[in-house]
Amino acid sequence: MSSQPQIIARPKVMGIVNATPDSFSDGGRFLAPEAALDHARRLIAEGADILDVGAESTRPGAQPVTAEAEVERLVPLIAAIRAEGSVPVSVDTMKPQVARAAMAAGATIWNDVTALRHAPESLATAADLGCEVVLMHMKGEPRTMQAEPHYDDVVGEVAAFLAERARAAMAAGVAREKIWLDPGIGFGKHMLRHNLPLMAGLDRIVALGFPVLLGASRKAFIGALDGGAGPDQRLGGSIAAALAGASAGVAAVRVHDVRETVQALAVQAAIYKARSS
Ligand code: HH2
Repeated sequence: MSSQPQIIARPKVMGIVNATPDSFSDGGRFLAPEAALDHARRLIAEGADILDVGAESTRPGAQPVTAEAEVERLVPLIAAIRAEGSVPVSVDTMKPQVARAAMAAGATIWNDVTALRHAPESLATAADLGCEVVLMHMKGEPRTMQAEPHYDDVVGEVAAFLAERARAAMAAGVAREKIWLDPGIGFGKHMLRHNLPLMAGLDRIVALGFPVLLGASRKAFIGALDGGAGPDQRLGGSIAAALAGASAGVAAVRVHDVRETVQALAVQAAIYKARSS
């Protein structure tokens, strides 16, 4: 037997579909509903297991979007994706009324970067909707989160926060098996001082006993490790991060480059299988 961690199943690949005009990573190229739908179709063809659709950028300094505008951008897109086939849709929103409209249009996962803290009714809405929920760690709020974040023990603090949010969700009536956790790479974390230990400590987040979603694709820490490479130049680093997540046992990776990630994960899983057989 090898002493390497055993990969039981490769993580699911969640493809990112942005219906936002100012997303940092694709410059809002997918704002028009038709273009966003085309992009969704392409990610499905490339092997996405889940699509994550969002209409509000969480980038520091991004313009806030009203709930009405989010609903207007997301609902037709979600309905169209669901009409195409069976790929589950997750909605990236912090607003309970948007989550509700998205579920009515066919989404089944609420991906909330605020871990159901944005509105007083978020927890009760998640319980009422009965959907899966992704509870993500973020220090501060999107506008200010990168202003001097401080941690004494970043992995321990993120794990404690996520365990507390999972408890709060369950106390509000969200079923345990509906809960995902996400360390929130890049959300209120210093580029390398915090994101790297978190990437290295993912197994401690996995050990909390919930499926873990990892979103490291094209994030700034990759650029920081490669001479300031821009978002479009971070594919290699994004794949390295996805493979590190798989080794730590994450259940899903949230990525822009679905085809390349699926291939990398398949090769890694095959090598691990050959090693342990
Ligand atoms: N990262 C982003 C947005 N949503 N959700 C989860 N659960 N985890 C993440 O790491 C995460 C997320 C940021 O990436 P992107 O969507 O590419 O950019 P933008 O925030 O501009 O939409």
